[in-house]
Amino acid sequence: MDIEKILQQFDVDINKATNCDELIEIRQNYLGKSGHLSQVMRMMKDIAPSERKSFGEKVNNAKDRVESLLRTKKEELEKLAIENELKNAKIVDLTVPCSENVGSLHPITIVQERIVEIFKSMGFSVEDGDEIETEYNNFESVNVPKNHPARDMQDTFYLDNGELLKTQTSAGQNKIMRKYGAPLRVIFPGRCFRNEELDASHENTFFQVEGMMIDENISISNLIYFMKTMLSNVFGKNVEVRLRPGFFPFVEPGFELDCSCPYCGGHGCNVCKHSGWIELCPCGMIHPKVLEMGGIDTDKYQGFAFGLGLSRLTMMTFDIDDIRKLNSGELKTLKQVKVK
Ligand code: FA5
Repeated sequence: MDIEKILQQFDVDINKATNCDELIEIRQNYLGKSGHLSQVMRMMKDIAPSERKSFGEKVNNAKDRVESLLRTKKEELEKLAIENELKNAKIVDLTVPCSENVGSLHPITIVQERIVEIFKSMGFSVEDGDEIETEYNNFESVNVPKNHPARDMQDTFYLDNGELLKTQTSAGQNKIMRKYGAPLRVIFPGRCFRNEELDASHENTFFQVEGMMIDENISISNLIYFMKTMLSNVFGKNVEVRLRPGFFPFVEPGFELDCSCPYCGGHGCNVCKHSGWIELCPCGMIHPKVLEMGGIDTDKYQGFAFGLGLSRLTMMTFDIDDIRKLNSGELKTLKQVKVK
């Protein structure tokens, strides 16, 4: 087969090509395994040894030419395609409000924003936390030393470098105390991770909002006041709170805070399992050891801390029956959230 003739035919084919798919076919016809130039290369064995070198060079030059013209043509066709697309594009008025499929805030974000606004109005600042934490911040600095049994309740996902996905927003306490010192009013929402058996109220990835207030003369009354104000605002009606003893190594005394059921006013319904109360928020007075590790002068300052389960509060606010729906990206559920 004559190389010149092959190249002449190639020029005709490539000039006729109008899109990239055709170029792929042309490449196959000339450079593919059984393409014209590959077939020519196979004729090498029939060529006299003295002419093989120049024959090989000729075929390789032809291949280079084909490659280079294919590349240039591809660029030309791509540019043309973009120009055509722009020419035919409809000019839309970007200022016209979109009426459907606009998306919306995630239910957790909606509740978090409410909580943030309430605490900001009471003089609290808002901090961001890390999701990957050191063992020290997540456990040791909040009075959970290595081998403490409380670690069993918060198994998590460990990284090769020994760091972990934080199990609780309390992991931010030490860093924040060290950063700002006392007096301090701060909340820090965040995503937490635990190696959990999953069910309708347990996820491996969920959200909490932590809060701390450290100042002179802080007592449990302050804790009750702030919790009551926050929950009344979130539910949009006055609620009562009560404290039961609860154990967390980083608070002393520690409590489980219950809120009177906002749906039945405390008379008993399905949401509160007919008890009139909903368990909502572990909290307590910050343990002096935790304050000391955070560099706070315990002779002068005391504080309270709480760790609200934001994902569960969101479920309650929007009547979502299964926590797993919150992370599912299932639009059918997420679109249905209605503010109570
Ligand atoms: C804590 O995480 C403590 N750090 C809270 C705390 C902070 C106590 C400050 C005292 C002072 P607990 O493990 O109970 O505590 O979790 C707090 C809340 O997070 C729970 O009440 C619950 O609402 C939520 N929570 C815990 N585990 C899960 C889970 N697997 N899925 C969804 N929500 C969870």
